[in-house]
Amino acid sequence: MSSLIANNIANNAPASLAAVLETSQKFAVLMNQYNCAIMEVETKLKVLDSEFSLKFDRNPIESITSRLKDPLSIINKLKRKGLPISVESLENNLFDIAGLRVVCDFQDDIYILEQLLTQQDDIEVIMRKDYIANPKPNGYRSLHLIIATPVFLTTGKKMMNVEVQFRTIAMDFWASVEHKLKYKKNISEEELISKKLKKCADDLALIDNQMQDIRIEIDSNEKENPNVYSFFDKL
Ligand code: 0O2
Repeated sequence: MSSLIANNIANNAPASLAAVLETSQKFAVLMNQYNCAIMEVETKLKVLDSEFSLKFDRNPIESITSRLKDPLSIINKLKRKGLPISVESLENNLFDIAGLRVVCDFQDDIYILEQLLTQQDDIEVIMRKDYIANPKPNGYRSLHLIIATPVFLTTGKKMMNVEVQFRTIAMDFWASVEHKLKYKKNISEEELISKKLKKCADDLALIDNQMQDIRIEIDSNEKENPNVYSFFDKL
């Protein structure tokens, strides 16, 4: 009996090993393409930031971070959505494998950058979720875009999906802390904690507005600098 099993393993091993190797090769190729897409979008954002800084003497982008979704999160998300676990399935069904987070000083800069990025003729907007205009019930705010950007490979051009999350520093602070707290176990008085977090999010949104008003006031007093809004109104 045991020799039968051993024979079976020996006969099947090469085929299954080949399949595993083929899948892992396809996965590595696709992840590299997503990584290239991240580089493309990051460059576009850096170009906008640098031009903006020359024209208006300030940088709208405080920081850009990026990540590729890790394999375990990909598998969990596919499972959660009841989708097949395969390289083809993740490429066709998941839009946030490649992700960039753009943190801005001011809320209005987020929409200016969105406009400047999405009007580029090689960018296609696949999805837009404005959690700034419509915050999540827990207080989460950010602008989420799924865009398709071309990547020029040895085999030719390929459009790749990238998720771009735009946030202010205040929104990012809240989301980072809330994310850490959410995964803490055995929280007693969870409802009260959620209420407090929601209040913090709303307070931070007020501060964001006040800081932006101060900047607008300073901008309008500074006669030498061209007014950024009259420039962007013409776009
Ligand atoms: P990670 O590791 O950050 O990528 P969908 O992607 O459409 O299937 P969902 O949740 O509707 O699922 O997408 P949505 O609303 O666009 O949010 C996706 C990402 O936004 C999350 O990624 C978080 O990064 C962020 N996010 C959304 N809601 C919250 C929130 O309430 N708190 C915090 N801190 N972040 C949030 P992932 O997939 O969770 O993981």
